[in-house]
Amino acid sequence: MQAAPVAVIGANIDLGAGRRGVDMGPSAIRYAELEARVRRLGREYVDHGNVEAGVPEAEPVGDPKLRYLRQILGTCERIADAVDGAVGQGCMPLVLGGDHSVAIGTLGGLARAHGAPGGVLWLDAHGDLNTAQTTPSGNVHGMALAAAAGFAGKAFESEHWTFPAVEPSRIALVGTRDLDEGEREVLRRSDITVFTMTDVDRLGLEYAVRQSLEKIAGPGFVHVSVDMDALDPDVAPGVGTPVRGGLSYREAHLAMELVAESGLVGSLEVVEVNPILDEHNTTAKLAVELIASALGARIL
Ligand SMILES: [Mn+2]
Repeated sequence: MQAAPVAVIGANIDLGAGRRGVDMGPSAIRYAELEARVRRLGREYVDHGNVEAGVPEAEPVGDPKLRYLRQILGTCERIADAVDGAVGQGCMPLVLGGDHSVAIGTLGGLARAHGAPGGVLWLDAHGDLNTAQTTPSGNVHGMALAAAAGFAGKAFESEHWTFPAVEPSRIALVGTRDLDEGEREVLRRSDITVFTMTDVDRLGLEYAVRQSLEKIAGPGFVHVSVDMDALDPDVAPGVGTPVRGGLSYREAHLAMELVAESGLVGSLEVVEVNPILDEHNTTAKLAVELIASALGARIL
């Protein structure tokens, strides 16, 4: 069977983050020759451009515990529509962030397209499991997974999706190393699977990702959401919120190679590339390499 064409959806938004810059992520990833790399794998490439997004200087903040939520949900609705459309056309959606709040739209659109909630592998230094009640910052990118899992309440409802878009028992976090107290509480009382960096150190990345893929497999859809801050800042310096002690270059590639090998995954997302903090577009180039590995690029 011919592999599905890759449908690129740019989400140039940084309203969900605490500092500017990740809105330029989609440009940086395209500039790092995403299209050529995807085509070299024999995959068709369809670029849907960027969805419309507001600029923080021009928008009212709104509720300080849910900063810019109204504008973020507007952009996420456009992402959800684009993702739903791409799935309907038999394509593999590839969403380029933007801050991680874009996943609210991606997961919402996937659940709508498939008519059911799915599973997600969440590669991230953070849990993104805060709510308006637990957030220390009010930044919505730290609530994206909570929202999609239906933990964050009515504020995240929309006519464009039905939450939960993911089953909590089919969420797996890998690379986690910076959690807020409210997020620890959620992880303790839910059946979310989590492999912290300590687990990765002790058990190995291959075990963590294989177990995670087994957990998230099932009906509806299986999605992979890659926050580039899952990687160590030594190899991925240009990210929204760098945290030391992350995945190595090879561990990140191995994760993507295992994703490709599983054949389970129907959609992909790469977020939080911040060109302002990057060094000669290193992080965006690495994002393109990881996308290629997830699409089945092999060394031999
Ligand atoms: Mn994140």
